[in-house]
Amino acid sequence: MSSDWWKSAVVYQIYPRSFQDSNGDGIGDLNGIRQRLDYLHDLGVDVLWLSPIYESPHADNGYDISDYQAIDPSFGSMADFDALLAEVHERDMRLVMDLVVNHTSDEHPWFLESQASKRSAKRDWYWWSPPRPEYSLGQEGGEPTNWRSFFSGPVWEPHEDSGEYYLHLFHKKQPDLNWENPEVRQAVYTMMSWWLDKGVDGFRMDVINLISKVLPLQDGAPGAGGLGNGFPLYACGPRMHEFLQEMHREVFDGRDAELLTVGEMPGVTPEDALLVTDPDRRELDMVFQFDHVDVDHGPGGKFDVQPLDLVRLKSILGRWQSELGERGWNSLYWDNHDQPRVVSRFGDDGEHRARSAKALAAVLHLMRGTPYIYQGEELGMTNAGLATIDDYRDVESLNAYDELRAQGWTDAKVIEGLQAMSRDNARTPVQWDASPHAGFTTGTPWLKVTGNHTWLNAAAQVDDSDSVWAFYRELIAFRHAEPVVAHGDFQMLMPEDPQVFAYRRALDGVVLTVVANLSGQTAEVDGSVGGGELVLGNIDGASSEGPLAPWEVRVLRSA
Ligand code: TEU
Ligand code: CA
Repeated sequence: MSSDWWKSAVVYQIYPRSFQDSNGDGIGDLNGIRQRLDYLHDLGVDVLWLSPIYESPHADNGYDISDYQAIDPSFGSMADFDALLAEVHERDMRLVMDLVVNHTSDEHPWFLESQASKRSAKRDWYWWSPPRPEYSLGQEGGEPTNWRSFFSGPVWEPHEDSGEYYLHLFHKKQPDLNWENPEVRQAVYTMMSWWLDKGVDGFRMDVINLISKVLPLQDGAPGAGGLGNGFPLYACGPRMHEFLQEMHREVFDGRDAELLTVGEMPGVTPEDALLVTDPDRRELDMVFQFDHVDVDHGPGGKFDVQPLDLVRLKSILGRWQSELGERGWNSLYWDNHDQPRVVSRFGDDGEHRARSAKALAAVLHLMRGTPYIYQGEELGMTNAGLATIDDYRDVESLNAYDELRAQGWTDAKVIEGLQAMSRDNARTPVQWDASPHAGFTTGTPWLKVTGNHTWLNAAAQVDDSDSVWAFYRELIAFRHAEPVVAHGDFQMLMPEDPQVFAYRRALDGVVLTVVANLSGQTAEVDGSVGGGELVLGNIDGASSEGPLAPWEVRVLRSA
């Protein structure tokens, strides 16, 4: 196995809560995943990434962990996990775990001990701070810094018993660990090694670029709602590379060739991503950057949705392709459990749903990098269309609703934003078949099943050679068969064209040209595109040249 096997691999993300329920409680679980392994193997994916399944109070659906070495009972038992891991390996697939170590749950024993007293041996494992001088605890403005939380409101929570605040960049039930403390780091490394000893194949590291904060903690520039922007003071902070290199030495040395490591890094620049993924620096294999999924956020934030500017999207993705070209490595994604469904967002989820889903898939998978498929994306699942705030479950959406309403947005305007951008769009149950709960559960699903499951479902697609599912399977097989997909260089074509996304890949005399019309109108192709044999497309009997039909994609090969 070559040490960069993951360049030829495709990763499939499972959000266990919404994947498959096996016991009728309405919550997906590990035994449900086991029932669907043949489906995943048939699709052809190489690696499964599981969103968190650890013991958790579920303030943020498992991204708030109270025991890193236990399975949450709602997902099953450790025996179920061991069986799952063995069955994944039997099928020659690998299993990557989510690693959430920027923060724990406030119910984690480490935090319980830390909060117990100012003199606790673990006090310094988290960020504690008294109110600003002249302020009392909990008084508005008394927070040690002015930062805004990702989930609305201040990042500081007053703790009455000890008279201090603690820091939480996310929910108040997700206190940030203090990575300055070497004991914290060692505890994390020990836990990671424990999972690797069990046989898991790597980690997807949640917000791992937020672990090093600028010291001393200080105010950020003033921002929305009277709160400040702390982002530049905690994203890709001064010791991030040092911590990642230390983690590599302590946890991965000697076994990294077999593993896949990917760091989720909101706000990361190509310069920092290159440092993280340069193999000689021994940090991580790849990162998730956010530039392309922030492209439609407006001045009022992510729920202030702007129309897609395709030229800008291409320039962002093209920049990442060239900056991580010779060293370093990209990961490629449209969707995950935090993003709306790409066919609704950048495609056409009406008349051209299947065709646009295929075009977007081809454009993504054939760039240079490791592609990630989020559950249901391979079916062209759409946004949820949840119409009232009572339908939403995600804490970010619920908090944003209150915050935006308080800022004067109408209910209709907030719901419009949520329908486009809420994380719940990605979290509705996977649509397996046409039965009442889409084959997800026999009970009541924790989040509504989307109505279109009666015709948009896996059962209808797996035996249909023309389906979105079949197209994803072709794309995956194509990557496995054609080295140019993983290893070829990249050149953007027609960068200024507002309809066409086109690029060229080349390796050892093999040239692959991908040309897609990401619009609902016919599009012209210019002379830079060139020709070749049509090896993949989304229209029956299509030609390899001439204008592109709405949402048509062509993959041309010449040698
Ligand atoms: O997400 C981090 C992140 O920066 C965003 O994607 C965030 O979730 C949100 O969309 C901001 O608008 C990771 C996880 O993927 C997410 O599910 C967790 O809620 C978060 O970290 C905290 O663990
Ligand atoms: Ca269940």
